Amino acid sequence: MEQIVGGDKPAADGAGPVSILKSVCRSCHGGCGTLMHVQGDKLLKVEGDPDSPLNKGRLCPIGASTMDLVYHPDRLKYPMRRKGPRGSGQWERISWDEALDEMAEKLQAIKDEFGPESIAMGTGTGRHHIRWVSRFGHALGTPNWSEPGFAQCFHPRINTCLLTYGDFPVCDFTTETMPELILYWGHNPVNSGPDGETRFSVRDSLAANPKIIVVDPRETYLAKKADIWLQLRPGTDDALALAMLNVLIEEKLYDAEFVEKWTHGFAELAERVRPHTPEWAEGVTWVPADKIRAAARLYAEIRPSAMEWGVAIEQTPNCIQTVRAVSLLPALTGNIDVPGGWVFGMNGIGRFPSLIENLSPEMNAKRLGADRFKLLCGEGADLPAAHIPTVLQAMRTGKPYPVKAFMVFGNNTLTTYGNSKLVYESLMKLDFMVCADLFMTPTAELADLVLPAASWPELNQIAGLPTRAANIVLAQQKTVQIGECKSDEEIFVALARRMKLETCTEPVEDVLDAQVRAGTGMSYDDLKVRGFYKIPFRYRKYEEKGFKTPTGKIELYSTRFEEMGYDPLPYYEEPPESPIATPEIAEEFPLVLTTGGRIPFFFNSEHRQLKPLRKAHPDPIAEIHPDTAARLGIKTGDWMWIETKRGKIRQKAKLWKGIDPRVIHCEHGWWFPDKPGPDYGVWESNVNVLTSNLPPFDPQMGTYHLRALLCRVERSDPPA
Ligand SMILES: Nc1nc2c(c(=O)[nH]1)N[C@H]1C(S)=C(S)[C@@H](COP(=O)(O)OP(=O)(O)OC[C@H]3O[C@@H](n4cnc5c(=O)[nH]c(N)nc54)[C@H](O)[C@@H]3O)O[C@H]1N2
Ligand SMILES: Nc1nc2c(c(=O)[nH]1)N[C@H]1C(S)=C(S)[C@@H](COP(=O)(O)OP(=O)(O)OC[C@H]3O[C@@H](n4cnc5c(=O)[nH]c(N)nc54)[C@H](O)[C@@H]3O)O[C@H]1N2
Ligand code: SF4
Ligand SMILES: [Mo]
Repeated sequence: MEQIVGGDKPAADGAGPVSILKSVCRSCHGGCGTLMHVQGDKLLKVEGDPDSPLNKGRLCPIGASTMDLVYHPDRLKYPMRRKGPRGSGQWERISWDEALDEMAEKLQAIKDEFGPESIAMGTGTGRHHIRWVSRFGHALGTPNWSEPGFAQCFHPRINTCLLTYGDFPVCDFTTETMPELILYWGHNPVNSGPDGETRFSVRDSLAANPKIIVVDPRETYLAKKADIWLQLRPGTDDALALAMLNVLIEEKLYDAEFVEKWTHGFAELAERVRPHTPEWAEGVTWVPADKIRAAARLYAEIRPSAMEWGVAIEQTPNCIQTVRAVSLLPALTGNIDVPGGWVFGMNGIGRFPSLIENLSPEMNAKRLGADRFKLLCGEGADLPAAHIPTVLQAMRTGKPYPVKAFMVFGNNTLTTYGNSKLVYESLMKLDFMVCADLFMTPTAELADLVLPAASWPELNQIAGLPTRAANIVLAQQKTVQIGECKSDEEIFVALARRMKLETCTEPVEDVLDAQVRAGTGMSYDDLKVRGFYKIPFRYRKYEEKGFKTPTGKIELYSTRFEEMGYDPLPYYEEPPESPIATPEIAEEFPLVLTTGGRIPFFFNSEHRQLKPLRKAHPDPIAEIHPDTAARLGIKTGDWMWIETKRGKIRQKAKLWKGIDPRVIHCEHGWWFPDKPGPDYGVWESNVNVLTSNLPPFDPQMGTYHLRALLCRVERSDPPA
């Protein structure tokens, strides 16, 4: 709390001066610059920072509710130990010293008896501390850390692009030239914020009035604005992308000079996509062939163009080859690292000391899933993580070896992992579980110890946007202390010291400072005063040294995939549960279910206890076409049962012409903090009661099946 921006202001109540400190909101994947009004030990107000190039003073509904989050009466404020049996909901307050001693002792005993690999670490998406979770795991000696997004969200795109392009491209929204065309593929960034920029950058890019193509089964705001909207059957993005590649190649619409000079394997790709005509794809995707042609032609015609792709292409077991197919569109049209195109970053943050070098090759090979999923757990991964279904299996069955302890730092496992009932069974088998969170959750109720985590205004960190590219580096700084809350980073350092580990013991700020210095040349403290630092952008960086792939080119034909024993060219595969793959299941469950389209008021399973947000969106909503609803006797506002082979939940019906009559969309992340614990209604409307975490998995990434499943619906009475 050292610097004051804009000078001291006289306090309204005479209780001392008010400081205005710069920070950065992390209530989603983050990035919006903020001004924190602080008086003594009180946070008075949080505003958007008008100077921030990422949000220019704006905050979304979630960011605008920060005061409600920080001072919510239900916040966890001190460590607690469970008194009764697991899941009985009885807790007693303990001190941090007791909590650290107990963790140190239990973890050491488990490590000594079963090996460090029997301790699994868990966390959630895009958190400030995500890499610190793996770092602590590596310091402890376990390769088994995981995050529910790693195989299902963003990392399939990152790892595929690192192998295909040698780098991770993002949309050029933070420089002067805006795209003339934006292709939104399985992505709704006006609600979600793209993975790696803020939603405000996306809105600003729309002000330049680009042509728009949207690939989405639902008629979102962007689909309504689009020049071409491709309303596909959920889970068939691979077929659609192959057909668009087919049109670009067969009609010679690609950038021949760029393709010749900068890509590898064009002839092989052309051969692969030849059978995948738009007429073929129409039968698979439900999108008319002439619309696919029109989209490919428009996409090829307009430059520069950028592609905004989202998580929807990463939640079926053909995840990686779908991502591969979609990722090749910008390569064929040469929209790579050009102003207003898909650009590579400036790496404004230094390397994070992940401590992975602490793991021996043998220990790396023990990572659960490493024998199968090299893009998630092994040599094809940017930051290798464990395969969640295999970790859960190890908890349940002790095979291939036992997992006895689970340390969860920011994940409501029962809501966001696939197949919640099996997740519950797995967690109930643990010897020791710790959960650090802001609030008590149905998952934390299963733990032995609950730790009070600091929310973003309560801790020091850094952020680099766009993600990975990081040409804008921002400082987050501690402005308030709530109860005995500690940041996850501080907890790891304290625990590493208590366990007398050799690494992960230096102060958090030392690590931040080294990263900031390596990327920007300035200190973390200087960055805190400035708020953010913007690195001047350079384009066409590949012209200097080529692409960072084995051939120095964009690998349409991936030599690295081939080396790892995977198909070097993208291919189509039906989702394992679909009207085409399993017509027998479709007889009983005739509708296609997609889940989790983002809404602006909640971040995954969070924020249901914040009054302004819950008021704006009180109930879980399932979308259904009016014709389908009429057939089933369902009216707007009715509750309905949604059922798959795995289970049954209730959400409230929204009748909507924007969804195909054959498709249902359910929100994800639902539990009810306002209902009684210890389960807080987690079995009532939680969509992951319906999803699957059983094989088949994506062969490269281990991805399980969260979208494009089969379901049936019927009217229900409202829940009690
Ligand atoms: N407010 C808010 N912001 C968030 C989040 C949040 O919960 N709330 N979550 C964050 C997280 S973890 C992520 S990963 C991102 C996700 O954000 P996005 O990548 O934007 O993903 P979604 O909104 O889940 O889905 C995008 C669109 O995909 C469509 N869709 C569904 N199934 C399919 C399909 O099979 N194919 C295609 N092409 N489209 C399909 C949906 O209709 C939806 O409109 O958002 C992040 N930001
Ligand atoms: N069916 C279906 N399932 C999905 C998805 C879908 O679209 N459909 N989306 C998937 C995707 S893309 C993702 S990324 C995952 C998201 O999964 P997660 O990112 O794990 O999200 P949550 O389960 O909501 O867990 C976040 C928890 O962290 C707590 N928390 C917030 N900030 C902090 C902090 O600083 N420290 C600590 N210790 N705790 C904190 C919150 O209170 C909350 O309980 O869900 C996946 N699950
Ligand atoms: S978009 Fe994300 S970072 Fe920006 S205000 Fe909203 S929650 Fe905060
Ligand atoms: Mo995600």
